[in-house]
Amino acid sequence: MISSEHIPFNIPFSSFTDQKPGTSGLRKSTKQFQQTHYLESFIEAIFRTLPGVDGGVLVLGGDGRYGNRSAIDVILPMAAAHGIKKVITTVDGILSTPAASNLIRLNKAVGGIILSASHNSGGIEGDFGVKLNGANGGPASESLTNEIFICTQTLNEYKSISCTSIPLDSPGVYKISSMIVEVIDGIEDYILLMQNLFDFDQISSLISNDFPFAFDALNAVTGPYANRLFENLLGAPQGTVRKGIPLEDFGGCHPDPNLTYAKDLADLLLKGNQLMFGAACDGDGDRNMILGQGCFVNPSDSLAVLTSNANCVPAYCDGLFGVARSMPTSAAVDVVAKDLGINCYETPTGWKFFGNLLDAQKITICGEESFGTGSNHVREKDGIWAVLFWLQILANKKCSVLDLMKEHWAFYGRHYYSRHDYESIDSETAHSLYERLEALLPSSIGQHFGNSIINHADNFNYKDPIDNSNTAGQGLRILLEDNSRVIVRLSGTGTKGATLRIYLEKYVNPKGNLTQNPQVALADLISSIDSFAEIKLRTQMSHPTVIT
Ligand code: VG1
Ligand code: CO
Repeated sequence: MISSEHIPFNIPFSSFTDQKPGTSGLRKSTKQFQQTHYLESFIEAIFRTLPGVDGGVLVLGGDGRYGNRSAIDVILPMAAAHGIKKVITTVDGILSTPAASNLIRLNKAVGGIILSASHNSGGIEGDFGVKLNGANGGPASESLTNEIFICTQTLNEYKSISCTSIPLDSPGVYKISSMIVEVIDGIEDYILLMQNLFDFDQISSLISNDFPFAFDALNAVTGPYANRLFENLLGAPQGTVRKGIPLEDFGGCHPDPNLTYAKDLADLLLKGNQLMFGAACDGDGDRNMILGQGCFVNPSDSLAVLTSNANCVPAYCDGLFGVARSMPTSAAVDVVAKDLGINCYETPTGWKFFGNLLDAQKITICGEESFGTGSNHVREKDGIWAVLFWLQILANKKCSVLDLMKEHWAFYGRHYYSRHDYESIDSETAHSLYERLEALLPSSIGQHFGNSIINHADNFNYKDPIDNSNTAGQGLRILLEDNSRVIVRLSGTGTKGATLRIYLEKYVNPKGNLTQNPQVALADLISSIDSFAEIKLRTQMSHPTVIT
């Protein structure tokens, strides 16, 4: 009989205090996670705080990065010691975030632990992370993560069981003490879900017939899903899926699907003329980038296009409850929602804020400017789902991505949009820049800004329409008379210093110039925010690190 042990430890609790409460997990450098008892103490806090652990089912897996497998070896015996009835994990521990969300819902689990630092780089020199999802399949709520954070500060021991490592090389059923460990193929259930949402025959007739496209998994979790879906099931030619094997360090790539970190793919579509369509997903499979020949689809526009063409997809052809976007996401979807006569909600950054709206059937589709789109099929953003959605629209409308975008703008107008990220800034510099700007906002109202005048400026405050909870301080907003907007935020997911994000948006109606380069269309806003917030002066950076 194996008995559970109480293992005392003494880690420096200050290692947790810089983790901003409210983010849906712990994201740190791999080296920080290697500190003795560091992972264990966070997992202990989860098991002490998550409702339903005793006798409950837990889903466990990750994006395959360095530390994925060894973390599973740590978590399984701890789960057993805390009375979990069954853990569902996957072959090689490979499980994308949206697939995990689906498994939690299918198996009525009390939650899921996803081992990923999402779009952050991996490997010994990169980052590792633990994301916690709740019983609805979505990122843990703010109140739960706050409780976990508080719990980490008073821990001095954790519970585990000594046992041998469970093999994950093929499906099987094992036991640790009285806990069942079910190792499943993590891909099948996800594919079944997709088959229920989309018309696979229609997508297949497009992509198996002279429609060269490329899907780049960036050596991360979506490779095995994409291989089985696009090449095996839908008949895309072999080689369509690139970088399709999950590697512990993502082959040195940064698994963030944007024009900087997925440049190889972007060049194929934007400079070449061989491919009709290109897509990439991030480390844990919840983000997506969509490209057509000669056309990058800005994620805010992507959300608007999915919404206006939802009738092409069997799962959404009966209409949408409503839609939602995060505050910094452009208002392109708002215009579509107005035209469709449905509500459009504006939430703070982070998927967890969509959960209540989805559960209450107020919205069907939602998205963020940061390459995240999803729907009520799970409670996470879903990269491969977005790619299938786009393919379904193209198959249905028999047009190119560029033609579809042009048609969209000609009808709704265009929201020129860009995000400028300044990464790895000294934390104090970033915070003092932000605080200075916040203090200036009230007196800026009525002042000239770019080619317009500021008519509203504040720090975004969100009142959840379902549970009335309040979330303050979600980003500085400068709203102009001509409907342009500039938003300034500090990232909550970076691990080195601080990341400052500047979001720029300008609306041009259908009669205006719809074919400008966004950086040109936004030039007056870019220079105005730089002088107003003293960005280059204070950060000593002459350019943003990433421009999207
Ligand atoms: C970023 C994005 C945000 C996204 C979050 C998690 O947060 O801006 O939109 O929800 O990452 O994405 P921040 O605080 O760095 O701006 V990921 O793909 O964990 O899964
Ligand atoms: Co992600």
